[in-house]
Amino acid sequence: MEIVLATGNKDKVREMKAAFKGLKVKLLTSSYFKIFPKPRETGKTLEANALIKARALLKHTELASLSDDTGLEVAALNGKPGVYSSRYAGYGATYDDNCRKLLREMKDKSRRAASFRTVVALCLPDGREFTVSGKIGGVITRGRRGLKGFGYDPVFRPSGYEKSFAEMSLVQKNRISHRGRALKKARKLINALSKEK
Ligand code: ITT
Repeated sequence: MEIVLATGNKDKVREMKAAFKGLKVKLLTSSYFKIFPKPRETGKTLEANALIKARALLKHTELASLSDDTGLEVAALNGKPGVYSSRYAGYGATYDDNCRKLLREMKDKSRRAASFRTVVALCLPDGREFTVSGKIGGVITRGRRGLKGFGYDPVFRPSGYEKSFAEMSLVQKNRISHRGRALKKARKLINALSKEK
């Protein structure tokens, strides 16, 4: 079975490859095809956007396509940045721009609760579509902590842990994270699908 990863984000690819290690599937990245047809993420939910991305790549490659849409929801900001997490500080914003804006918006807030949610969509050439999700709760830290990971990892500390995601190794983060949890379900699904005749 071949699966093409429908993401332009290298950091996600790294976590996906680690989570799917040992599976009997060949993982291809969309850059392999030199045509990442980055579709517009016009959906209002993570599910909708994950399906938009996987369907677009399936259409181009005719191969099973797996996407990831992730959002950080901050309670004191009424769920923002949510589906707009990648462009919180504007189109073309860097991870650093987004973290800076988040810390600024949260400066005077004592309520720091937040959660990450990931939806992984898998679309197959036979028309079947699957979505699985994973979530983790935590808090927005008062400043950046750690150099590992990516995105909002330096400003997010999962509940029950002393370290921010950016202070954890990739293996540690994948074990408990939103994406790690969604990919664990996706792994089971892919395993079952690869055994189909
Ligand atoms: P693709 O759509 O190509 O997959 P993207 O980076 O645009 O890549 P999203 O639309 O899912 O992906 O945007 C989510 C943003 O949230 C992403 O750019 C990061 O800034 C952040 N993010 C996603 N996963 C994260 C994680 O595990 N830790 C920290 N921040 C994360």
